[in-house]
Amino acid sequence: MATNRFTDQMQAYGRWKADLNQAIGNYQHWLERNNMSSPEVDLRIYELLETMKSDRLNIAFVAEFARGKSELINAIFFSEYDRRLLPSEAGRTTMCPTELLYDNQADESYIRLLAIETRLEDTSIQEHKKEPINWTTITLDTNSSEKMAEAFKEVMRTKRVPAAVAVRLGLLDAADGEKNNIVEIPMWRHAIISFPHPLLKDGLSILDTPGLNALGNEPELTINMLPNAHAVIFVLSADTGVTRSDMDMWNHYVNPLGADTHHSRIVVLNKVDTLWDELKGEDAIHNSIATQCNSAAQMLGIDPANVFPVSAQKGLLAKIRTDHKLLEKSNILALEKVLSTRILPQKQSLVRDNISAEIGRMVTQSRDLIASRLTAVNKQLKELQGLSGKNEDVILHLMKKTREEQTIYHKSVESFQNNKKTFSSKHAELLNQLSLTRLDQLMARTRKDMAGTWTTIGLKSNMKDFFDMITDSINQAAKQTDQVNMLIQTIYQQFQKQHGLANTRPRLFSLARYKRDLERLYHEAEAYRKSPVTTMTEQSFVVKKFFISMVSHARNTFFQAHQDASSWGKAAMAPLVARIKDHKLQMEKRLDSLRKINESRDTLKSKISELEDAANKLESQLNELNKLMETLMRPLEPAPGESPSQASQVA
Ligand SMILES: Nc1nc2c(ncn2[C@@H]2O[C@H](COP(=O)(O)OP(=O)(O)OP(=O)(O)O)[C@@H](O)[C@H]2O)c(=O)[nH]1
Ligand SMILES: [Mg+2]
Repeated sequence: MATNRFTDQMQAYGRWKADLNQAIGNYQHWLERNNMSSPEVDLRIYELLETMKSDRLNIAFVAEFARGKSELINAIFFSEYDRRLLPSEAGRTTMCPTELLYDNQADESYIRLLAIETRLEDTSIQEHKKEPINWTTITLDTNSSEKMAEAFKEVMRTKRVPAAVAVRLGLLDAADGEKNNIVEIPMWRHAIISFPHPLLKDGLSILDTPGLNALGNEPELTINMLPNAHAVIFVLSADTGVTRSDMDMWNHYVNPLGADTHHSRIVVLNKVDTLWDELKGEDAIHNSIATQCNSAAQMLGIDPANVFPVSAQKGLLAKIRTDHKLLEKSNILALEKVLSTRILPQKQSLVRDNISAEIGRMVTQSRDLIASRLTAVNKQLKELQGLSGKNEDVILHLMKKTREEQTIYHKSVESFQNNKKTFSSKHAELLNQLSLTRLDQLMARTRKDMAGTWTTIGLKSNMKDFFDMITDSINQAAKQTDQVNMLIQTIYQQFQKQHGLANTRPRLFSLARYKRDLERLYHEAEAYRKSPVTTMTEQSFVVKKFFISMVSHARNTFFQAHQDASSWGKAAMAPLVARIKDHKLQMEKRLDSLRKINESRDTLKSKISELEDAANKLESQLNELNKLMETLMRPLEPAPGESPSQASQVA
């Protein structure tokens, strides 16, 4: 059993994913071995394996500057480097949002940096990520933690530019710009650090953000990256208490993210070591920490039990020095426990709901198919066993009956083919509704309108038009989805009635996830449009930036929805097609056997033993599938004292 330590639990998660991966691979081989694979199923399995490969646990750290976000990351995840890996200093330190992950496509460890000037373009960070060439890349020497820490200092880099430049980049208000001639701005807009740390290799991805209005400056953080995080850790500091800017950040960016089965929020009160007054007794210190936690909880409007008091700095020191007492006092392990016992199981159940459930459905379909073959073989076996000693008439009668069944069957197949055609055309309509070509036309129009508009009011009206059109599009697509779902259910029911074969229910398509995403975006756009900050004409740059990020996010949502609908449609009919093919083959075989037996009575015995062999083989195929199913449904090793089902909300 793994311990509560986050590293152990993450490894257990990694093992669980590897097993799941292997089970999917085994299923694929099983299909091939038994001549049951089809291009549609193959493609779907490939897509699921790819999804598994890119599956990540995203944890984001958000707070005002100097609250100790970077130090906390060092202490929780990277203490074994025996040093401070990410720069953490007094004042503003991390200047650009920094992602730490493992990129398995890259040959070397790297830091990729996106120049701040790219803010002037219409390209989003997400789009830039697809083009490594647009980034400045520094190769990391992972053999030396000293060199790594040195290279990581790049995220602190700033440069001095005339105020007008900063204004143009949307980093400074025009009103403030006049007062200052030269100002300091971040050198980089975004950083991605990839190296083969075991946690990162197991799929952890950490987002460290700079404090001080970085969230407001880079809308993609609030629109895209934070909502995509499975856990957002909001850091307060015991030495400052909850300040106005902490509250602003909480109210504007963290609290609205909400907490549900996909996302959690964790609030940390850092730097409690500043309250470790040696002249006070343990109880008095404990009380003053508890008082601070309570008042922070009250201000944020959350349960005090969900505020974790820690000392990142002492935690890091304790881990480096293997000082158990100090480590306990730092309370870092309590935070690790929350990540291990709440966040990770939540993440795991997401993978289960998506990947395991889908593969499980495919395995069940194969199992149904094998079971129906077994029933057919047993029926035929009984038929043949009853033939010994019977005269030719009986055999001829059986052949006639089988041929009749075949004719009826062919007719029903024809009607199925017609249904399949109807499904294809309805599905094509759905795809068209979600197509990027359509959306791109919409976008091109909006972009053109936007180019001519630099007043905030004009941009806001563009924004509204665009989102109204998008909402309309997704609603139409949802209607179309309902129709396609109804159709496929009817087809399956009809199939079941006619053939008495398929027990399988179709997987229905759902746009709910994408609709939710676009609704969230819509609300965000509305809130942004109505906020007083954006009424000033000077803000038009920021409005435009915000809008571009939103449009790019919406485009991505449509892209995903289209892909999802497309692969769903490809696989939707596959189980029935497989059944038909199989049934056709069975009938032909049956007729062939009867014909051979009719020609020579000696064949009866050998046909019976052939069928017995076939039945045995089918039984062992069923066993293999049952074993596979067990691996697919295996739960994650629980941490001591907790079961994965205890995963609950934080904050
Ligand atoms: N006493 C004490 N100081 C801490 C603790 N954690 C961090 N610090 C110090 O606080 C300062 C700021 O820490 P950072 O990790 O750079 O804070 P940050 O939130 O990443 O700040 P930005 O990168 O500027 O957004 C550094 O000097 C740290 O050494 C702590 O637990 N106790
Ligand atoms: Mg920092």
